[in-house]
Amino acid sequence: MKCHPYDNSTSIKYKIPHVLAFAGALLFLAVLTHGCSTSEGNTEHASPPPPMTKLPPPLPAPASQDEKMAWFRDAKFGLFIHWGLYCIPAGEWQGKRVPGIGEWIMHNAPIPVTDYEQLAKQFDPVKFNAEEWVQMAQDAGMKYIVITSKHHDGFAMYHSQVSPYNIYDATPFHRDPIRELAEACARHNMKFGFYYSQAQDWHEPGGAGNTNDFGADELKDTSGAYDKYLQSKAEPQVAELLQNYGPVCLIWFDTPRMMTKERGQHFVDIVHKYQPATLIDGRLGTAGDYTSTGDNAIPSQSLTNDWEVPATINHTWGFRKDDQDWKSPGEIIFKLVDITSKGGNYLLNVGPTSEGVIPQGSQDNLRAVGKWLKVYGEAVYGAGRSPFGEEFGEFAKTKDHTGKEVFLARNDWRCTTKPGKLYFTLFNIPRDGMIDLPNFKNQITKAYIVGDSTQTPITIDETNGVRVAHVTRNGPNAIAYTICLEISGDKVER
Ligand code: JFZ
Repeated sequence: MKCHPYDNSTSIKYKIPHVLAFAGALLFLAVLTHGCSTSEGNTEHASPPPPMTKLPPPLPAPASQDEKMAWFRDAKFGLFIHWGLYCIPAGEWQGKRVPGIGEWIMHNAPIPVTDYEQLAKQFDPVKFNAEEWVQMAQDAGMKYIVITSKHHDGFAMYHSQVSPYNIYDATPFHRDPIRELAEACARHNMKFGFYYSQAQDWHEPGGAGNTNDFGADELKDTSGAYDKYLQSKAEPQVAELLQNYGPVCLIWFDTPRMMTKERGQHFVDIVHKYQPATLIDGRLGTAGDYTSTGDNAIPSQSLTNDWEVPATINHTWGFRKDDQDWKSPGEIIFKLVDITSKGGNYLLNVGPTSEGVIPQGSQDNLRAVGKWLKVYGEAVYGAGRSPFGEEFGEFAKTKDHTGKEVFLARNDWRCTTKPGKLYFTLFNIPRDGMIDLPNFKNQITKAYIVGDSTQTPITIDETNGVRVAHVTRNGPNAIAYTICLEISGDKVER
């Protein structure tokens, strides 16, 4: 493993000297790119990388935590991408199905590190097209992308100078997909961030998690091997990611095994040093900028802090050939509106194949969500929490086998807010079309269906002190639609 200090100058190769005329630079790079692909014999590649574009500089330091969080609070919906060597075995090793999440196959099979490493020689995702991935996220209405730059298997999906165990140096692909994605994101005004497994690294003797090849984790902790791994690989790789890929919206650290406050703080310092605007998730091991819930775990009530649900669209993060069980557009839309109404973000994952393709079924469902958001997105993006809460459900009197109270969720509607506006997204409309509104004192000055070009007002009357909105089951959208109530005053009075 080659080691460089964080402030090495390897990023220079991506910087086009200002003295070169723009056209001259393009020509130079085109020749360079062409020369590379022929000399490497990669001429069979279906879609060669687009010429390198200059990335914008990192964002300036935010003046306050609110300013730092602003884009995240508006975004609500992001694309998680788990992509790595594990997409080649895709849930199967030596002809046997290996149960569990796809990206854990090295651990679960288990596969010795010397065998797993060999996968790199086969990794040639010739159908990878950064432009298409980013376009899909945009079509889905997603506002940020977070990709695995290095997962627990230790394989870097970008051109790292710190370790040759990376997609550029160790595979026939010989391209940097993270760089290509960063450029495509810059072109699409899409926020871009990285998942980085800081603690677990099954490829390094000092990394946590690979007890098969390298023995017990506690020994790595006490012998100094773990700290050596952190200082010689994890920390400098995080520094590389912050220096060479333009503005990084967030870093998604994970599974903080043996991450003391002090060890975690080293990563915080690196992030602050290179990109003070970059958010840190909730799984570093020391406090980040927001909390991450358990995987696929949507809280039953509103949370007051900033938070995010990392979620799978099927039952695995990394691609598995035996899992095509995609969440439907309706399920995804409900979860997105539910999460928004509780103050969180939805980071929804896809697992591309070893060819570099996002499975079509997951793409189709995400695009259907995007189509819905085109009409009703104003109830999601930048929208605030529900001022109510009774719509979430209530605890039953019964308890489950662990002694915990059972929560009976109600899923009929969700409310999201903007100043002077209440959005009710209706998922289950009774036969008579009568929706009892929750109690609040503000006058309703206007009521209409979002996206209704005819501007037909919705009738709202009052019976027994309950305001009732008269809508129709057979509304403009079969999954759900949103009505907007404009109210007197910016804040709901109950
Ligand atoms: C972790 C990883 O191990 C997994 O491979 C994937 O990347 C996922 C997004 O994150 O798995 C976790 C980590 C934390 C919890 C659950 C699964 N948790 O806190 O409930």
